[in-house]
Amino acid sequence: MNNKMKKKLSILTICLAMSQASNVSAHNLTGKYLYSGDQAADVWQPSCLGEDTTGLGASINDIDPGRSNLSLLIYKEGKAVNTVDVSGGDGVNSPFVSLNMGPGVYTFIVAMSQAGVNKYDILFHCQDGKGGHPSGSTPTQPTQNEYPENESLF
Ligand SMILES: [Ca+2]
Repeated sequence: MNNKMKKKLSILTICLAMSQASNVSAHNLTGKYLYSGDQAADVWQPSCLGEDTTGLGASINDIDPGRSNLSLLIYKEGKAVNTVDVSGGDGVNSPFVSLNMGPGVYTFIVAMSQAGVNKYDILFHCQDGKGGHPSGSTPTQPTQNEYPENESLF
């Protein structure tokens, strides 16, 4: 294998590694943007991989000042819980809520009550019901993104 091929292969390997969801026990989706009207919604799908998983717990932090009522709805197989950050920019997360639906794919829906741009973090982990955090995966891309263009513009 020549050097040019090796370089191409290593770049491909890096790209593949970056496209995979990371498998760690503490999870954060940080600095994401919800953008457009008050009907906007971002959708993410994290997974809990451990067989001992009882549920998934999460909260959301509205990074931008103001009251947009940024909400995080957690859904799995016909059940859902919701949490709202009523005070943007104060560094305080919404209440931490749990949906106890075992291992598998969960769906996060991020929404807000006012039009505009809101930067947010979601903090979450899988739970085993005994204070432990079974392994899970953090999605690298949303399954629906209300701001699909270059997020570095903000
Ligand atoms: Ca807040």
